[in-house]
Amino acid sequence: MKLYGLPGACSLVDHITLQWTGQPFEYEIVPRAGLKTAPFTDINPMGAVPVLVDGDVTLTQNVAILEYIAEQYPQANVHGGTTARARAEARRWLALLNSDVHKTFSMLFGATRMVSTEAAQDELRKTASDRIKEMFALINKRLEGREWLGEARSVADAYLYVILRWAGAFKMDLSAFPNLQAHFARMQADKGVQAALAAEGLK
Ligand SMILES: N[C@@H](CCC(=O)N[C@@H](CS)C(=O)NCC(=O)O)C(=O)O
Repeated sequence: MKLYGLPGACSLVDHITLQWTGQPFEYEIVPRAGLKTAPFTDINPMGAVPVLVDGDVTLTQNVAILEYIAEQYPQANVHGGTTARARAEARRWLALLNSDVHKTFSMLFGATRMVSTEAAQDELRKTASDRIKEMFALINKRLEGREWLGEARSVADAYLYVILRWAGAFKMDLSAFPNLQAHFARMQADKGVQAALAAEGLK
């Protein structure tokens, strides 16, 4: 398998998951300047990472890629458990992180592309930050008394870790969310996470 990514972007979720499988894979950084042009747009017309190529299978979209990796390597147990209920629970958190939290972060990353005046950009950033904090409160509550979002560690935990890195980059105050901070520390100490960070030139 070959994963195309950008250091620290959401592709880091897939990169961590591949590390957790313990199986060989390739990782290639897509230069930012090459994201929206061929040859990269030939594999993903959206001009976005992640992209996973496995033989004649080319996949885009985190959720599809993460499910594919989990199903190719069931022994890695990155689905969040063995029962349908446990897996659904892990998927529920994955969906919240990918569809809601990530998308709201996109407003912080892309405020200048979305609205033109500085006042509108500030308002957008404030609204997005407030919404993210509401969702962080929900996730913090879920993590009360538990180590992982699902019954067992899963791809959702890798997603939360990457999102919390973004929160750090935006200097968001997470002091009201001790369970998020503990989750971040747990992930940061993980060997697979450390290997993915090192390969992306990150700490
Ligand atoms: N819905 C997509 C979102 C992918 C996405 O937002 N990728 C970002 C990095 S986190 C990207 O490549 N952005 C480059 C750009 O569009 O400029 C997924 O889950 O894979």
